[in-house]
Amino acid sequence: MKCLLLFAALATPVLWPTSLLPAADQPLPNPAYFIQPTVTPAMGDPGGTFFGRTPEPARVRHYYVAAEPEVWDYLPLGRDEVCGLSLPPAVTNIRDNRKLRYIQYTDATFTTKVPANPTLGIMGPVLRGVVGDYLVVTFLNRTAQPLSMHPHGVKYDKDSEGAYYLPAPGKGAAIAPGARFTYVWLLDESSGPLPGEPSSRGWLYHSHVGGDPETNLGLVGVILVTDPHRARPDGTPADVDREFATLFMIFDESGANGPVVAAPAASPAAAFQSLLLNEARDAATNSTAPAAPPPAKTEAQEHPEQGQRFAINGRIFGNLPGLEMNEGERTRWYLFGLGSEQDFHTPHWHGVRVIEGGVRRTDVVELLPASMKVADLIADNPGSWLLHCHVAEHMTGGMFARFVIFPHDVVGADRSPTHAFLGMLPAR
Ligand SMILES: [Cu+2]
Repeated sequence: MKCLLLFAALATPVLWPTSLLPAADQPLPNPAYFIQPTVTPAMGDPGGTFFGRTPEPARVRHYYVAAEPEVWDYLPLGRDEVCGLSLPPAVTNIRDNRKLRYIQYTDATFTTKVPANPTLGIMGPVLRGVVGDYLVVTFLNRTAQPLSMHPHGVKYDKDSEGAYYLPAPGKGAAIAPGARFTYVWLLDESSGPLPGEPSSRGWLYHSHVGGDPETNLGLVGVILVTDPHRARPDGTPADVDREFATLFMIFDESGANGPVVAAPAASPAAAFQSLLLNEARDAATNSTAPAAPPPAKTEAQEHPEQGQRFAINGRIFGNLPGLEMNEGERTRWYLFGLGSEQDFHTPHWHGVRVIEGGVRRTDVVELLPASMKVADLIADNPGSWLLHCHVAEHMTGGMFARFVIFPHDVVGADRSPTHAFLGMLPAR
């Protein structure tokens, strides 16, 4: 019934009488509400090809990813256990943030989730392969707004671009609520590292229907590509023992940018979207997350700085878990930045040095929005160390985490690199 309603609602273009548009001093609704989805539930899945061909199955790594509403807590520990800072009330009181996230499932039934790696935080699943592979990604939209998956660094035809803009968006540009689409992305030579670069590299993927508000909602993830001449049989880089991926990004919870702004309920599409939003809200109420009410939108918008969350992987003030390694391991860090004009970040590791991009020794790496860099870190100094953005305001705003290097003599420490690689699937 829902699907029928939804299709009826979305099959006609949404026309917006100017009388329904917000006043000039009010935020615009999410731009995604103004477009007509390119795939609706009634169409089934019209994707799955690459320039009209079906990829050779032996070269395919198939992923199943749904976008789903989720209540997100930037501060699950409720405190700063690393630097001991006293936290502003706006941060400690507003804990049930409504986000949308990419969630990985085992197959096309979308019933069994693949356990998420906790170090990735708010980011979606890591999609990986070696040069020559196809990443085939079946995407199911379980949210109330049209969404997509737009990849960086891979080869695609127009239908698998996953971005909505004129004059002729591809089929995968805007997947309606309840609809699905299979993107096909080739990891060609240009997706991988040059011979002199580290043996693997990272790219971002994110939703690209209405632009930046979707990444602010949490719809972002990572693609990893390894040079096949420097890869293990499973595709992981052969000269590395452990991988980490970190996204430095200021999330905006003021309501001016990030959260979905309910569209006027004058159209059937908007009415149905409101219904789904209410369902997401109810689900949030039933979750175990703290249920402190957010401030009135007008108040938050008058003080947008109160809504800033200076996050690494969507966690703040040392609340990102699992950045752990063993002494002597060769670790690879895939570093990403996203956001807007304030998002210039300088991740800095205490206690160790890294080699950036295979060419530069440093302990600070510069990131701008949509930067995608690689740093190799030899875990040669056991201890509990600080990883933080060196931009002063970002540091005091909570953009830091702890990483741990376990010494050789710790009894029971896991010295095996098993499970140390991101986004590993069973052998293809
Ligand atoms: Cu920063």
